[in-house]
Amino acid sequence: MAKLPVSVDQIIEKYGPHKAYAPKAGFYGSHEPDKLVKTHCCYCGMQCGIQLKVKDNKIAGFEPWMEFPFNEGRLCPKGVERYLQNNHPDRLLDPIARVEGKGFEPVTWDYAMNKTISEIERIQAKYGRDAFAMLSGVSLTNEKSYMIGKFARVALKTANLDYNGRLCMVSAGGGNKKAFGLDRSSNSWADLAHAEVIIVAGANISETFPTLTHYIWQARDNGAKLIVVDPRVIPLARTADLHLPIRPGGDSALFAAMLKILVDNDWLDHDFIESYTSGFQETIDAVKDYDLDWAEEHTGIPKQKILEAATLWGKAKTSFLLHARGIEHHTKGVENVLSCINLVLATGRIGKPYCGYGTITGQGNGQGGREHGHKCDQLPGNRDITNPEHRQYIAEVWGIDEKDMPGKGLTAYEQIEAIHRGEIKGLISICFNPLVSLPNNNFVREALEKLEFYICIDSFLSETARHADIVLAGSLHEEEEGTVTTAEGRVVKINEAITPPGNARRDGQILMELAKRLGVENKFNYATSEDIFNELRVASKGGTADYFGITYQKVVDNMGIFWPCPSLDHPGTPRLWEDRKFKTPDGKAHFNPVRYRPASEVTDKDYPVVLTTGRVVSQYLSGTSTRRIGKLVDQYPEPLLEIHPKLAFQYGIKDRDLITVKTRRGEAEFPAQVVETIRADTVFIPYHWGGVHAANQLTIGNLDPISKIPEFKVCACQLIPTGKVASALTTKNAYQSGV
Ligand SMILES: Nc1nc2c(c(=O)[nH]1)N[C@H]1C(S)=C(S)[C@@H](COP(=O)(O)OP(=O)(O)OC[C@H]3O[C@@H](n4cnc5c(=O)[nH]c(N)nc54)[C@H](O)[C@@H]3O)O[C@H]1N2
Ligand SMILES: Nc1nc2c(c(=O)[nH]1)N[C@H]1C(S)=C(S)[C@@H](COP(=O)(O)OP(=O)(O)OC[C@H]3O[C@@H](n4cnc5c(=O)[nH]c(N)nc54)[C@H](O)[C@@H]3O)O[C@H]1N2
Ligand code: SF4
Ligand SMILES: [Mo]
Repeated sequence: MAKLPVSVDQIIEKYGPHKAYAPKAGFYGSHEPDKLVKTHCCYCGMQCGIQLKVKDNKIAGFEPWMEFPFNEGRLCPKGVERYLQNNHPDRLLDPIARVEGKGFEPVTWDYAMNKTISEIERIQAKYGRDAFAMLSGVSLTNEKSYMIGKFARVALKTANLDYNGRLCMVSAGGGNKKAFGLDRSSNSWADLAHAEVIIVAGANISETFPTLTHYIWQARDNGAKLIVVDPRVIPLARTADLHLPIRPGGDSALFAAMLKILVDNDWLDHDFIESYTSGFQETIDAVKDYDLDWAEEHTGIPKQKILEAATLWGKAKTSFLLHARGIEHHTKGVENVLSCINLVLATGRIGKPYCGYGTITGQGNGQGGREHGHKCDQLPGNRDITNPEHRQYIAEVWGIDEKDMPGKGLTAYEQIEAIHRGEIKGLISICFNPLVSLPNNNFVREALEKLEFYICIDSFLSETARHADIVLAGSLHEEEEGTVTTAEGRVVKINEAITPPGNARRDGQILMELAKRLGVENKFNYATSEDIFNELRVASKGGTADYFGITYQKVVDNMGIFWPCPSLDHPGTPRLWEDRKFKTPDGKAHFNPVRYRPASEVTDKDYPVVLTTGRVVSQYLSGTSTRRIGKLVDQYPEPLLEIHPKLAFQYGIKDRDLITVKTRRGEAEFPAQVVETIRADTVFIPYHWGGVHAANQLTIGNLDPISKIPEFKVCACQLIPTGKVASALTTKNAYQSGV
């Protein structure tokens, strides 16, 4: 095979300048760069390798990083344009303070810091330490995640720290911990390419993890059968062998019925079940009445298709099951995950070549950020903040008395409820835009306005930051060194390409300065990010997420190391469970009985249509970055309501008519996008926008009892035609996600 060209010049020479990967002309784009910095994309959990072109301390473009093993130079539309966030004119260059009647004004760092510290001290003295809460996010590196966990417990001394992974990976984490005692996808993607059968449930891979599609195509080339479970005929479903058009909320019914078919046909791995698992009998007892007629009724999927899916899965020798937020954003998110795991365990297809299972982690550091103490109930290494031994170990690493370490705090949405109750009076947030991303956001807005003091660390004035008293100008991904852990469990290195512009500061520097002013400078004395990582390694040692054997040098030399990696001579663990030693207390993988129960809000005569929400390829999360990048905005300028022609006809709705969508929480107008690729009883709205365009004005704040994830994927709505047609902007929109 011909060697791939590696430099831009070579690519242009070979393919011409118009081909993919030609250098992009941003600021200074036409000049020779001062340097190329190998790092990773700032967006999703794939963490594609990329090389940033730097000119005069600005990101001027990018080049592919062909050698990075996961993506081998491939990037998605966001990855290709992400460099444009850096020079954006909206970038915060100074700390700013809200001045009554005037909006925001730039202030000095000294003023911003003094004000912040005096308000923290005032609020904690008056209402107690836990009255000052912290919210954070996992676009941040492992080093920052670790430091934030320590900052909240040691500097702020509050129990109330939680993070935006609460809206993302926690149902998967809850299920994985129950079943395996450890929270990581079981394999590297390399195993996917050789699996005989692949189930993708509630994951719109082509739009949300585009570079992962390559591995699925490889599997298809190798003859794999692909089964897609989604209420929409998502791009991946269009080439699947089987698409199961599930009614939102029906997943545990589907997987339970499939388990029954496996049992009835004895498509089981008895040796594996007997030797390495527990709980099988209770689990199959729970599904014994779930026959195909019942399953069709509760999933909305024709029973023949359910049988076909179970047969494909049951008869295969190797398989891979992947899921994402489509099955996890539910008040039974953990149960949905467990019902998937039951299928994997029943067939014993885990811990062997080409056999795997996993959630596809969403955010850039969604994996690492959920291991190092960001969560309200967690300490580094995925330790439990309520476990006395775990507390003692971390207290020693931090050099504090265990008794001074706060206990378990409230989760993200519960913090909002506590603000309403008057129990939380002050908030510091970093890397989180809850006003766009939390459900029922009118309720969130009222909470932000009730706070006595709110300080936000961000690089842009997000919708949430507009409600802050002080916004500290923090850094972007490319402005601070560190590591992140990809959705595969591979720890990779983020390299600093430039320094923050103007008076903006690195997030790490801001947190250290706050800690110093809170009187604990000696606990936050890090000269480099590597110093923080080395402390994290020790803090994680012996925990289930053990990073002790990972060093910066090892990560660079190997282009990533998979945790667990307990010792310096350990090579890392791309495939879990080959030794069959699960991390549960009895060392076995646990089946968990799952009985189907409906969503927390089901349709009725007043609210007769199912509303579900999610993503489009060109926008990222709350859009703070991608809504500022012109080419990405052009692809999908504002949220559209995907609706089936049958349902549209019932309401007299035509393509691009403006529709009011109303739920028990709120109402908003969206242009209709009439498509045959969605169930006729369901509508879909992407959630990346704030204000009047926010889908989260409509969603419901009910939470999974274990993971506390909100039910973003199902609620009941009314559709009301407005008689108006959408603006030219949306009408000429070329990109149609559902077509
Ligand atoms: N372009 C883009 N990519 C992203 C992101 C982004 O914002 N934009 N965000 C990243 C992050 S943080 C995350 S968490 C991931 C999310 O990645 P995904 O989970 O793939 O994204 P979603 O669009 O939220 O939901 C996936 C699918 O679930 C389907 N669905 C809805 N309800 C149900 C249901 O009840 N059952 C089933 N089986 N399916 C259902 C929807 O139709 C949708 O196609 O994407 C990551 N990648
Ligand atoms: N209806 C509905 N709602 C959803 C979802 C859904 O499917 N449907 N999905 C949910 C999911 S899976 C997720 S992950 C959440 C995400 O929700 P959020 O976490 O609120 O979304 P982000 O856009 O990541 O917000 C991050 C903020 O941090 C800032 N930021 C980014 N990088 C950095 C950094 O390095 N340093 C600092 N200081 N700031 C930074 C950004 O500018 C932005 O303002 O949304 C959830 N909300
Ligand atoms: S797939 Fe994810 S990590 Fe890769 S370029 Fe796209 S957004 Fe970035
Ligand atoms: Mo997410």
